[in-house]
Amino acid sequence: MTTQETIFSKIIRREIPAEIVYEDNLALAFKDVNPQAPVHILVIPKEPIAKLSDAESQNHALMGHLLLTVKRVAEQVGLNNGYRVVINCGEEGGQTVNHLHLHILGGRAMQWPPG
Ligand code: IU
Repeated sequence: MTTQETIFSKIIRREIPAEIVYEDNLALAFKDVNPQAPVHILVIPKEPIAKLSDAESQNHALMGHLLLTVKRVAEQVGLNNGYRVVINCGEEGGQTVNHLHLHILGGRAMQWPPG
């Protein structure tokens, strides 16, 4: 299931600026504008899937690609001591932008449980 335009579609099309750190034919990674850790990067699919719960079996390969992109970007930016990956899904999950995105948070020790 795809969704309506969000600001992330505009970032993909370079219609609004973002600090892009990685791009391939399926995914884009850019720095979060409101970082919650010294390193805070979002990895998004170019296909505008609204949220994780909208992903379907046809998105199987893309979902794997997004996780491997997280690993690649984390290595690229030097997160050698670990990092956290977060997907907020839907209202109670705290999702505010309706375009699937994986948060990479790093550069400090993380707390558990998250709020
Ligand atoms: P959430 O999982 O939907 O809550 O995360 C959305 C994130 O997108 C949040 O961390 C915002 O700071 C971030 N973001 C951004 O980086 N650039 C934008 O233009 C907008 C939101 I709107």
